[in-house]
Order: sequence, then C-alpha cells, then structure tokens
Amino acid sequence: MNGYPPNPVRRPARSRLALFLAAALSIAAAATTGTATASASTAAAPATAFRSTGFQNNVVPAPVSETSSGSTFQLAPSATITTDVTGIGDYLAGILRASTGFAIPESTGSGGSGTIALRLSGAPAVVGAEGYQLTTTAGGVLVQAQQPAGLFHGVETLLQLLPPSIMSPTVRPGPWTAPGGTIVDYPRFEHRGAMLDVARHFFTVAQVERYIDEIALYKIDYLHLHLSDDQGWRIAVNSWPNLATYGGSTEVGGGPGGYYTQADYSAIVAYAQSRYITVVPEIDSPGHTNAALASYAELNCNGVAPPLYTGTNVGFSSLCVPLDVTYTFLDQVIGELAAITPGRYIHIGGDEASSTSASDYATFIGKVQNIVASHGKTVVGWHNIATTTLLPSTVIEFWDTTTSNSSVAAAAANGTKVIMSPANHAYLDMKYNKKTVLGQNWAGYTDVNKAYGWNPGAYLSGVGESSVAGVEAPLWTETIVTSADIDYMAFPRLPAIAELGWSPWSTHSVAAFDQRLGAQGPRWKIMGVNYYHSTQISWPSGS
Ligand code: TNX
Repeated sequence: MNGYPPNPVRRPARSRLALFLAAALSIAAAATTGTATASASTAAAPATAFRSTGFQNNVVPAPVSETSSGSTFQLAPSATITTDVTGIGDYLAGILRASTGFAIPESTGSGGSGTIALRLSGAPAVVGAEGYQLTTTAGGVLVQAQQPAGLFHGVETLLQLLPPSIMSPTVRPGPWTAPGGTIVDYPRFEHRGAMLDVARHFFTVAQVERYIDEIALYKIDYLHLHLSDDQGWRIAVNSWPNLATYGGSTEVGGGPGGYYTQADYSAIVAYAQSRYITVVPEIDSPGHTNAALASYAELNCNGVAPPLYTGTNVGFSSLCVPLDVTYTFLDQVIGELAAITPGRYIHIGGDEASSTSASDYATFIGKVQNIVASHGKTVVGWHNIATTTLLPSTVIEFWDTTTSNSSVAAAAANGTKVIMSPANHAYLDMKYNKKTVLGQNWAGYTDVNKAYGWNPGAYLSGVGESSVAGVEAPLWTETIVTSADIDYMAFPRLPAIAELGWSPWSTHSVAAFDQRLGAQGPRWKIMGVNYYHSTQISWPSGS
C-alpha cells in the first residue's frame, strides 16, 4: 500500500504494522473478488484520447465540454511549471516529479512561461468559482480559472489526461503524453461531499488525509466528519475534557478508539483546504450520544452515566432535553468546534432519535440551530429535522431509501436546500452484493451502476434541481477498520456520486460512465487503492 500522493508538505509515515495489515487486507479483499494481485506493469498505458464529439474521453467526472485539436502534448524532462497559486503548483509538481523523475522546476508570477501554466486569468466567466478551462497543445498546457479551486480542479483533469502511471509514487518510464484540445468545465452542484464516520471506528489523521487525497481526485469539495456517536467521541473539547479521554476510549468491537486533539483536527482541516475541500464537522444529537452521556453523569436525565457502548445498535440514547446543562454543554462544544472550523457549516445530526419524544425533539432542534447560529455557522442536519421548524439557512441531508418525503418536500417548498444522500444509492457502507464481506445491507445491495443510476435533481418528489445543494456519499464504519477497507467500499462508488454532483445531467450514460470508470482502475492499482473490482466494469487487463 502506498502513501499517496507524494506530498510535498507533510506525510506522516505509516507504521510497518499498518502497512502489513493494509497489504494483508488488500490480498484478502482481492481473494474475495477473485482478483489477482500481480504487480503493476511498468509500461505506461497510452494517453487518454479526446473524441471529437460527446463526452467520451476518460475523465471522471465527465467534463461539461471538450474539443479535440488532434495534436498531442508530451511532458519532456525539461518541463517546467509556472503558477499563480504556489500550493497548487507544488501539488502538481510533487505528483509529476515522483512518477517521471523529472526536475520540473516551478516559478510563480506572471513573468514565467512554464510548459504547464496555472493561471488565475483568462478563464471564461461561465467556469465560475470552481471551474476551469484547460488547453493542451503540442507545446504546453494552460489551465485557467477565476479562483484557486477551479485551478485545482483543472489540475485533477490534467492528471487524468496523462497516462495512469503518472500517479505512481516511484519513477516509471514514459512517454508522458496527453491529447491536445480544450476542456471548459464547471460543477452542476456546489456541494459534492464525502462523509467519513470516525466515531464507530477511529481513523488517524494520516488515514483521513489519505482519504482526502483520494476524494480530491474526483473534485469532491466537502468532507463531512461524523465526530461523535454512541461508540465514541472523537474531538477534544477543553471545557468538557472527559468527552475525548473517556468517551473516545473505545469503538465498535471494543478496540482502543482514539480522538483528535484540536491541533490534529486543525491539521486535517488545513490538509483538506490544500485540496480545496471544506471540512463539515458533525456532533450528532440528541440521539447517538451514548459516548457523551457516559462521560458526564450530569448530562443524563437520571443523573447516572451509562457504560461505554461498543455494539452497533442505533436509537437508544438521547441527551436530556429538559435540562439546562444540555444547552450549556452544546454551546461550549459547538463554540470550541466553530472556533477551529473555517468552513461555514456545523452538522448537528438529528437522525434516528427514537429515544426522544417528538415534542422534545422539536424543542431540542430549535435550540441547537440557534446555538450554531450564535457561533456564526450554518446548520446542516439529517433530513429528520425537517419535521421541526427550520432556520431559513439550515440545510438538510436526505438519507432515506424512499423517493418521496412530505416534510422534506415541504421544507424545500419553503426554500430549504437539500443535500442528497439516498442510502440505497449513495451509502458507501452498503454491500455491493451478498458476497461482500464488509458493510451492511439494510438499504439493499449497491453495485456501481446503482450508485450511479439516479438523478439528484429529480429524485425526491417536490425537491427539484434548484432545491438541491448537491450530493454526499457517506461511509459509516461499523464494519470498516482500515484504510484498505475504506478504499474497498469507496472505490469505485465514490467517483459515481462525485460525477452525479459535478457533471451535467446531459452527460449521464451508464455505458459511457462504466468505460470512463474502468480507465480509473490502472490509476488506483498504481496508487495502491484497494478498489472493488465490480463485475459491472470492464477493467483494463493488469488493473
Ligand atoms: C443509519 S442514516 C445511520 C447511521 C448508521 C448507518 C449504517 C443515518 C443518518 N444514520 O447511524 O451508521 O445507518 O448504514
């Protein structure tokens, strides 16, 4: 398993044990799927070809528009980068240097004329804040954007135009060619999220950063961290220290758990920012709170702390709605979290509160929304909160398996924006099929074409395109323990959800998507991503 991608800034080493376990799991997962684990071929695969019509090249998510020029760019040993944003130039140079072995010197400022130029000027207005224009000619590559995020997304597309071995952490032979042409590209939805549940099983900073690197390849722009649940509290809170030290001391199955110090959390936030990803922290409430209730007796209605919990049931815990201390607690927790969260959102959970009465639930959600607002943040909550009175700015995240929900439709009619995460399409913890060892199946089996086969802007009755903020692919981790497990459940489905969030619906085609997705296989193999070799995809031989 490789630490990926080569990181010019900081890359915590993984222990030999972690590397061994990851490799062992990858072999076990490959055995389950009957996939060989032969080492990657050293020959570079041919460059992706632009086709003259349609959206048929191998870029995921499919770009908005592309025109082939028929020429070919080749990255030479003398190649240079000129960039208007140093961090993005460093990111690209780090990847190119590792695989090509070329020096790739970088310069900044308008004076330089690098082989690859990354410019915050000259992009058409249509690309907006996150889009870009990418032009490849025989002589060089020009990426233009209006904002750094767009430049970063253009760099991700450029990497996909180059051969898969460009992603290698060690030097490979070229040739390093990319098809000539122009791509103009921008997202359908502003919100393209991935969620990682670090509460059911704890994942280290390095493991989260690895996932950030993987999702960034597909232009994901939000990482939702599920920081608290019955089985563990994962963020240090100075005013309530037992939450992390006691509430974070275990996980599903009874392992040691863990928690992020505020400095750890800030490191994750900064790492995500360097990939133009905004962290959305979630403190789930009023249910899913056993770890907090176990840490402080005074939070319980009966004044008695329950034991820590390491099972996988849901719906049995609740903060005590009538107690004043409940809101002092939430104000201090959310205040500390808001202070170290530069993004605009705090996720308050609100799901599966089966141990809270409906009237208590409504009272509680009203108060928590005001607490979040008082710390200058915008609320996101699971769609269950749509049964209560919402602040105008509150965003809801739909997770059910139905295609109609009257309270969500009513909220949308009232102006509430919805993030679409239907569990039967977007939940990355659902098994692919009955043979999948990891995951659950309460929302059914989800192979990659089912993950891809829905339209977020026309899925839920009464929730049209203009009410949809975007999509999110949650990965719940009751059964997920290692980075190899994360990879196996997220790939290839996460790119399917990313494409639904980014690409115009007019590009939607199962056959074309499956072909483009197959082309990602050799990349994942080279990067050491332990992906599931879905039988719905024709993976190129050797991948
Ligand atoms: C439902 S859907 C949950 C989580 C579980 C997940 C397992 C929702 C918002 N909550 O508590 O981990 O199912 O798939």
